[in-house]
Amino acid sequence: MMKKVFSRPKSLKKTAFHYCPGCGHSIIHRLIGEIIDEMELQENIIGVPPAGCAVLAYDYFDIDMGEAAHGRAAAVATGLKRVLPDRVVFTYQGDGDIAAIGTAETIHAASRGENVTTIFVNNAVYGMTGGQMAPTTILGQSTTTSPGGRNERRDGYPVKLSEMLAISDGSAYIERTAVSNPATILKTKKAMTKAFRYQVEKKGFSLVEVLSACPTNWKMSPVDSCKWIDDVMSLHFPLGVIKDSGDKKDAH
Ligand SMILES: Cc1ncc(C[n+]2csc(CCOP(=O)(O)OP(=O)(O)O)c2C)c(N)n1
Ligand code: SF4
Repeated sequence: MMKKVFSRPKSLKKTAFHYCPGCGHSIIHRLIGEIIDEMELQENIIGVPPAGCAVLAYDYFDIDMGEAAHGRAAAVATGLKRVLPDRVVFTYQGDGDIAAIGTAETIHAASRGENVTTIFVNNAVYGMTGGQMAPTTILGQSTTTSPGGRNERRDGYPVKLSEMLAISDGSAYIERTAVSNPATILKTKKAMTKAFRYQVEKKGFSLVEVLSACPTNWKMSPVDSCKWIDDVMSLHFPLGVIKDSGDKKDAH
């Protein structure tokens, strides 16, 4: 008998992704789909997508989905979770969405210890709107609005949102991972599984930041984009657990 080694997670609809070839969003969607299946959450989870390339995430996930104005996902997730505390609630946000326009919502949701999970997709640019400089653009990186490379004197330093959230007493678990090679992809799945598990265990705010390729705006091939994450981007945004207060109990 043939052994089945690959199939579509049942919590992903049979819709082809619109993402560009090599885009990290597709990989991250699939991992979330696998986790929802494995944790048997399909009937009990609500996702809140961003404004950004993943705005159409509700077309792909076969689960309950909300929608939020740009940057407001943490506030929407807070409301959903407080009204429906038995549901698992997660936001899915790009770096422009979460670390620029949504900074306030995110910092306050983490500080309140909201028992929700955030998947923070850091591709170092505003992808959907044409590759402008984002808060997470690294020094020296060229974008459409920093053509000679990000310069700290003119443009300031990159925002390390995960580290900032980690110093909040309300955050329970923060890890930075990547989807740049098989090993980092597996670590990302492990980290996201843990983040969802912490929410089920009522431990408070959990967030996984995923360094993710945007080959289109980086103007690199998908292979070079993955290499750039491993060789350059992850030096500026080091991978690993940033905070884990595993023993913290009952946020709400
Ligand atoms: C209030 C508001 N301001 C600006 C925009 C325009 N806008 C849409 S997506 C986006 C940036 C998305 O970038 P990011 O969050 O990094 O996600 P990516 O597309 O890279 O995945 C912006 C500025 C908007 N939709 N709403
Ligand atoms: S523009 Fe970038 S982030 Fe958006 S779908 Fe294309 S590769 Fe992905």
